[in-house]
Amino acid sequence: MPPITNLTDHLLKAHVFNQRSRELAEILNQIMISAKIVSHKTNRAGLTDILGAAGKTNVQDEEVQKLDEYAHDIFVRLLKQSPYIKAVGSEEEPDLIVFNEDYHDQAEYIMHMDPLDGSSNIDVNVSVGTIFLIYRKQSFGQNLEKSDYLQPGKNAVCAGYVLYGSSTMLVYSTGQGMHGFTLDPNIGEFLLSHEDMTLPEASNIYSVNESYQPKWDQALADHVSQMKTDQDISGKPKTARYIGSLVADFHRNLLKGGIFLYPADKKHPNGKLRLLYEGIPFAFLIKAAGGYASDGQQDVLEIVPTELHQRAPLFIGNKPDVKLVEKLLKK
Ligand code: P6P
Repeated sequence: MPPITNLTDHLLKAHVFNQRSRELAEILNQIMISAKIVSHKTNRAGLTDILGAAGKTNVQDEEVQKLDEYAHDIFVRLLKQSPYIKAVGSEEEPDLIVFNEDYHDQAEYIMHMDPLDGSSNIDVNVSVGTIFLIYRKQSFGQNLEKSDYLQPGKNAVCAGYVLYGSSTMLVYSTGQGMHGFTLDPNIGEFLLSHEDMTLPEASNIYSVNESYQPKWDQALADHVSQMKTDQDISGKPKTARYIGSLVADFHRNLLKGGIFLYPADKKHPNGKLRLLYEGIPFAFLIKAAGGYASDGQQDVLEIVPTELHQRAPLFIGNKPDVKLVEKLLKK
């Protein structure tokens, strides 16, 4: 019989019990509570007045969905309760949210998040997700410096996502392996269901929005066409799978093996996906699972962000497949 382990228990057991692991366990506990609340709301989206647009656009100039706003508010409210989180960067907020209650004086962690990625899929009942990335501040002063919240992904202490799908799953890594927990709504616990998740060797899936192919770098466009033939690196044609919800596409490729591509194009010179709460968290996770992520020029984990909402192209999955794309695109 597999052990019945929840996320907090797993995290505390996975690390030597020390102050750092206690702090991280407390932060992940706030994320878990937020995820349970958002899951409850998402699963009833069709029954309550939570579907559709909130009637405003976010810093990305994207239409904010009511559930985007709801998820953002819940996560910020719970994270603010933690004495360890000093600041939060969110897709829904132009600027960094800094917590200045007395009990935040010793707070050392910064979290970047997309509270509800893929939210435009909610109205058509497609899986959506929360994505998070956690850094420990580098500076020693009371006030945060840019170098505290614009760190390269290789400095991260934790990353993860919540997938609100046929079941609600929370997947996280602190760099030592990657572990998945499935929410049992009957007891309200995230229970260990996928320990030590690793990327399968065979990469037989490619995920990309092919409607943009005419705007890609020609070498990349030709390479993606080749994936559909036995000229592919795997020696046989890949299968196309694209949901248009990054957390769902990533999770499927993680379990089945594959490459996900969101290239730059003539209209989006830096691609569409955001570095701090899409590219870097998944790059951190895929490395823990034995894969690799590139922006086409370098390892995503080596990129030093210069602004909160900066975008970057993303190629992520089985290392040989991603390295091949990097070789094609590297200037
Ligand atoms: P496109 C959702 O808006 C999102 O940010 C990701 O979840 C998803 O991978 C991507 O955009 C889909 O973009 O251009 O294919 O619709």
